[in-house]
Amino acid sequence: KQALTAYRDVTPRRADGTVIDIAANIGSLEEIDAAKEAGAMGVGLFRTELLFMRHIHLPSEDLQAETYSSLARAFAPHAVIVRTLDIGGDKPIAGVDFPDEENPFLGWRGIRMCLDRPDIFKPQLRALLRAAVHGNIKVMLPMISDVGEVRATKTLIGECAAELAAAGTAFAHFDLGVMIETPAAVLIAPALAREVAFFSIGTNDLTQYIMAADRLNPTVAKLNDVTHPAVMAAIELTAKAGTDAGIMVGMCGEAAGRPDLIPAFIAMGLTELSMSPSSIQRAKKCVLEGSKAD
Ligand code: PYR
Repeated sequence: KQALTAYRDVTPRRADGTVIDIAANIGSLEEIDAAKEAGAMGVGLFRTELLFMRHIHLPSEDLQAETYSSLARAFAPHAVIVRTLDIGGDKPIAGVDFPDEENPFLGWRGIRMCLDRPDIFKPQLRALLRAAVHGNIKVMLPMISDVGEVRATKTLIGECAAELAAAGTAFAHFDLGVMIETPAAVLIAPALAREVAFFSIGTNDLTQYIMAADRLNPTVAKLNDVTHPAVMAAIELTAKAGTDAGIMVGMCGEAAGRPDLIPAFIAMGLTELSMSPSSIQRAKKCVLEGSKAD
């Protein structure tokens, strides 16, 4: 068995020469070294929840700008895709009063909460605009189920840019994308693709919502299967809508690192797969050997 480390620095391509980005899912600056050591071609999912959960107060715009700038610098020229705050009543944070909900996974979470709390969302968006000066920052919105959510976010980004410009603070525009993790997002993917620069498929939540099976409930664990034909069809519809519109389609759920599924995802048109750093070398090997076999 050839050591997987031999694949650390390869740039995997599919048969037609298109580069397949194998990126890392991380949630803190402490994980940068391990991701780079593994050969990550950027970050496909930076979870910002930890930044918010670590502190007694909401993290300031300055602290966020420093954090996102450090990430951008560490991986430039590769992209760092930052997911805006994705929390709900199942994992509350200081500074946000969550309502009591029967079904927090169907409730006030992700983009829904952020759009209702511009006092939290706008500092994050301003921090991301500031960080974009220092590298290749991209931003993606979680839990999207309506085109209006994207448009409302764009309005807020426009306000943030105007505020930074008025204050004389340096900023740059970033590519905006959406996570595809609800059935609604899959079904309106062609309309979403006209609004954004990329899709990232979150297979963990997408599987739970397509199958209507709580992923933390062991009684329905059998239904929580990304290889179910319904989930694979949802991924394929998303990939087709994105590639037809000419935007990048990636994946950042656990399935992205599975060697048994990677060839199918690449055949569907995905060009970015983001995973835990420990899966990166195996995934690069898989893409490389898949393209050789073509
Ligand atoms: C998901 O797969 O649902 C993620 O949020 C990554």
